[in-house]
Amino acid sequence: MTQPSADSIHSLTQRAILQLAEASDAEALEQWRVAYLGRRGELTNILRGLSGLDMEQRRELGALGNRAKTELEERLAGRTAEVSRAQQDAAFARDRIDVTLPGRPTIQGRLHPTTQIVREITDAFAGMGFSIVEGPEVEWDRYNFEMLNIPEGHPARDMWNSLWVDYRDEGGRQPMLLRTHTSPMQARVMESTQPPVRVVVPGKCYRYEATDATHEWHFYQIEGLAVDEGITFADLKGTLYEFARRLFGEERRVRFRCDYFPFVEPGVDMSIDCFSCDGNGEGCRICRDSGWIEIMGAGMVHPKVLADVGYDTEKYTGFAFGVGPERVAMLKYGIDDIRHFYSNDLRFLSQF
Ligand code: YSA
Repeated sequence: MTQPSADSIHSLTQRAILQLAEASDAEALEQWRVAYLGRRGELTNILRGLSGLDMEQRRELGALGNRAKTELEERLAGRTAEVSRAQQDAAFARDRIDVTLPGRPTIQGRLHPTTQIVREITDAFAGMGFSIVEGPEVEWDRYNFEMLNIPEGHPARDMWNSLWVDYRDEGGRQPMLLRTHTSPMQARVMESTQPPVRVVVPGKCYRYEATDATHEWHFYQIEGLAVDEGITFADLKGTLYEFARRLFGEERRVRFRCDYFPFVEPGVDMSIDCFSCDGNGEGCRICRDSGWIEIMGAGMVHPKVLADVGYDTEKYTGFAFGVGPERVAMLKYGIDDIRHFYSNDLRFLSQF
């Protein structure tokens, strides 16, 4: 055990102070505390040795030793605060955030051009009193064809190149397909509603056909149906003219021609003059030299279709139409190839 003396207390204190200045983390500080102030620390040993001294020396060296202990404890507290501040500063410097830097721009998505045009078209009809409903994309043969006056074996089925789904249940194979048009919703809506009916049905359709500048194998249609007392062909023309005016402006020309769909009588197709050749048609691959682009089929709902859903055909008449929104967008924005819509090229999509 160290023999206590004023010198030994003094020199131990000086040594401890010098060593404390070198302790630069929590571990070194703890080691220093144990070495000098711990239960077996150097200063503790000196103070313990005081008991063997006489009264006078004990009082004198005891006071000196206690002052040294207090000083070392205070210095330890000060150094601990210093070290922790230095560590904090280092951490701040390492993880520094410059709050004055401009933020990184977030990439903003936007609605697909088809979604935009579908909304524009449905809004135009909603403004004329039509409600919007949706239906299944995988459809029974019954709704896609039979309820539309196209029974099995009817040659008109060839107008729609169908993608059949091989669906079987306990009853055997059930004819099911990816709907070739949105017209099946005519029967579905009428089966569950009594006139007056005014609906538009946006949705996706599928056809097993070769693609070209104006044909895709999957595309959208928007079906329209109005049934009420006293509806005539004039209502059909007026509604579709108004739609064309709302979407394309007054200057666009519109043409109706006779067409055949088994679920209407009479049937028409509606075309708009070609944006690409301004209706001239010469050498134009968009309108295939015709000067016109067909955007929809329409007609007066066939009485058999009305009768099959239980409507009184003496009382009610109606008109229906099916428009291709991609073709409408092509006209509106001067897009020369329908295949751009679904080829996922951001250079195309980000223009809308
Ligand atoms: C007809 C009479 C009605 O009372 C109601 C609806 C109809 C439309 C009928 N269901 C139908 O599908 N007719 S259609 O085959 O001529 O297609 C209608 C519109 O869908 C076309 O004018 C065109 O704009 C679009 N379309 C058809 N096939 C397409 C296509 N768009 C892109 N790619 C295709 N392959």
